[in-house]
Amino acid sequence: MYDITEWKHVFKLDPNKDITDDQLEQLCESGTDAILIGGSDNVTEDDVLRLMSKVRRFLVPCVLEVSTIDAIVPGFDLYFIPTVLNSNNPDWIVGLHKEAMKEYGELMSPEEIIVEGYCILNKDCKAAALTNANPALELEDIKAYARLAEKLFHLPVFYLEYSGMLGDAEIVKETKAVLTDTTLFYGGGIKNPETAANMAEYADVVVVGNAIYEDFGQALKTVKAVKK
Ligand code: 1GP
Repeated sequence: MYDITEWKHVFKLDPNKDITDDQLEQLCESGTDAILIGGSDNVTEDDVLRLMSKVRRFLVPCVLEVSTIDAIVPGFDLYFIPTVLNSNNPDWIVGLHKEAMKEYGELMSPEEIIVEGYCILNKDCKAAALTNANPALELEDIKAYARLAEKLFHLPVFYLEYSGMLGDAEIVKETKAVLTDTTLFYGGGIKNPETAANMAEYADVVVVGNAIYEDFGQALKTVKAVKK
């Protein structure tokens, strides 16, 4: 029903940050392919529920990126489950996932779930600290993680995560070149149409997060920039 291989653009909303109803409407009606709800800290069930019910009024697919078992809310179109491939802590690779399966395994519908193989590349971002990731990677290591995601684990998504900083377009290009079936997500530091278009040359899907809260007008323009 939802074919992520057709997607090009996603807005990532942080349930812990404020957004007006008017802004939310503009994002939902912008032509973006999905609204992804997720954050690294203080994600609560109440905030997720509140945001979901507002996004639900629009036709755009509404996706929860699960970052804590405590804030899994039913009613989303899809659930994205991150596994941090370059984490040094097995909890973030399979440990928390196993706990989630213990609690919710019987209730889950496989068609609603997309596993994202994350490769976190900004050493200063919250997600890197939280997951004890090792972002000091050579290009060959990053390509190896991409191949591992696709060829070994058959993950539907490989996510180059530079959250908070603009990444290296050359790395995105080289990573894309080793992927055939797995969809490449890029996120980090996209603040305007130019940076969005640049990353969209190589990534299948670009994710825009912080810019929504920092320069709303520019963030909104990223949709048209990648969906020409
Ligand atoms: C964060 O990849 C997303 O998980 C988007 O990054 O907030 O830097 O846009 P930004």
